[in-house]
Order: sequence, then structure tokens, then C-alpha cells
Amino acid sequence: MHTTEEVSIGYDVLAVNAKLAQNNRKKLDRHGITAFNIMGAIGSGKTLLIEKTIESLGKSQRIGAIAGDVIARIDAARFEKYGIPTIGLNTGKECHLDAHLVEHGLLELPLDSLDILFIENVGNLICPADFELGEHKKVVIVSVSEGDDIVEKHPLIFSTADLIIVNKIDIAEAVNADADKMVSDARLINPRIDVLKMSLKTGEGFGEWVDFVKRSHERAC
Ligand SMILES: Nc1nc2c(ncn2[C@@H]2O[C@H](COP(=O)(O)OP(=O)(O)OP(=O)(O)O)[C@@H](O)[C@H]2O)c(=O)[nH]1
Ligand SMILES: [Mg+2]
Repeated sequence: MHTTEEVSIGYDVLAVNAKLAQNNRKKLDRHGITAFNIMGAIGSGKTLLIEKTIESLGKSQRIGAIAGDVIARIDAARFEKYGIPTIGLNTGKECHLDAHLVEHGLLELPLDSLDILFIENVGNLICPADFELGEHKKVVIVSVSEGDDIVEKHPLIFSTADLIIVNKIDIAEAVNADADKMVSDARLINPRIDVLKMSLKTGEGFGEWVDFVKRSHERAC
């Protein structure tokens, strides 16, 4: 005779992750580091956003990066070329970073020599939403080429974000997308959210992003 017992694995995994994320956050705070979890769909511009931010702020702030991806070395190399401390975290078959992986990344980084840490998450709008990493700010970057209904189709990740970037507005007309609709969808889901329209190609909106990074770091200090 068999008996069955229901075990809530999903809850336990997230509870353990939340605890590890808290520890990561405490560690970052002890070192005065402000961490940004950069999430977004595949190809939305996560790596380019971080690269351009390193170019803009790299002389005044000590920046480090974690590149999280199924195969991380390609994006990690794009950060390493600036000579900044970089860790690549391979997620293998997993579609998100978790706090345990980031804990390992933090062990490898020179935390005493950093002010800002950019964590590039795996490209998708679903799994990263569930996993806290210990970051101070959650940033979601989407691009018009994903379709202007991409925001309303993925409410969870936008509901917990601190900033949403609608990128590639330089090609909005070519892909028949309404960037303003994406902005208002984001505000409907999360009325407190900051939303920026951006083109990393033309530089539109980039200055406001840099201000957001600086402000976030100043407030955390
Ligand atoms: N036209 C245009 N192209 C852009 C813009 N931002 C990024 N791109 C291009 O989009 C492509 C993907 O950019 P990445 O920064 O590699 O995107 P990602 O989100 O890091 O991609 P994954 O890590 O693979 O998920 C590259 O060819 C970029 O040059 C933009 O504002 N306008
Ligand atoms: Mg990338």
C-alpha cells in the first residue's frame, strides 16, 4: 500500500533562493556596491546597454560585470575588453540566473574595488522574474522589434521592475511598432515604474539611463 504526500518544490526553491539573495544583498551593501539586474528578451540590447554605460561611467565609477547566459563567455568577452572585473556564469539548460550562482560570482569579484555591478541575466521575459539575486535595482529592457504587444504579454516581469527601457526606437517605424503603446502598457502594469524610450544606436534616452544609474548609486551610499 502506497501513501502519497504533496511537496511544494516550487515554493521551497524560491524560499531558499530568497534567503541566498538576502545574503548577496548584505554582502554588496557591506562593500558599498550598487547592483543592477539587467533582464530582457533575447537580443533586446542588454549587453550593448552595459557596454555603453561602461564607456560613459567607467572613468568616474569602478564597474564590474556578471554575464549570465546559457553560454556566458561571449557576452563576458564584450565586458572584459574594457578591462573591468568580469565573471561569466553559465546557466546551462536554465533560463535564468539564481542567487546561488551569483553568490559564486561575488566570491570571484574584487568587491573592495567596485562601486557598481551590472548583472546581465539570461535573455527571456519569463524565468528571471521569479529569482531575486540580491540586486538593488531590477531593469527590464525590451525592444520594438519584439512586437509592441511584448509588454502586455509578460506582466509579471514588468510588475516587479524598477525601470523599463523600450529600446531600438530608431527602427520602430520599420518594424511597425508603437513604442508609446509599450510605454503605456508598462505604466498600466506598474504605475510606479520609470519608463524610458531609448535607441542605443542614436543615443536617444541614454543620458536619462546614466542619470538613473548615478542616482541609484548615490541613494544606496
Ligand atoms: N537598431 C538598433 N540596434 C540595436 C539597438 N540596441 C541594440 N541593438 C543591436 O541589437 C543586437 C543585440 O544586442 P545585444 O546587446 O547583444 O543584445 P542582448 O540583449 O545582450 O542579447 P542576448 O544576450 O543574446 O540576449 C546587436 O546587433 C545590437 O547592435 C538599438 O537601439 N537600435
Ligand atoms: Mg547579451
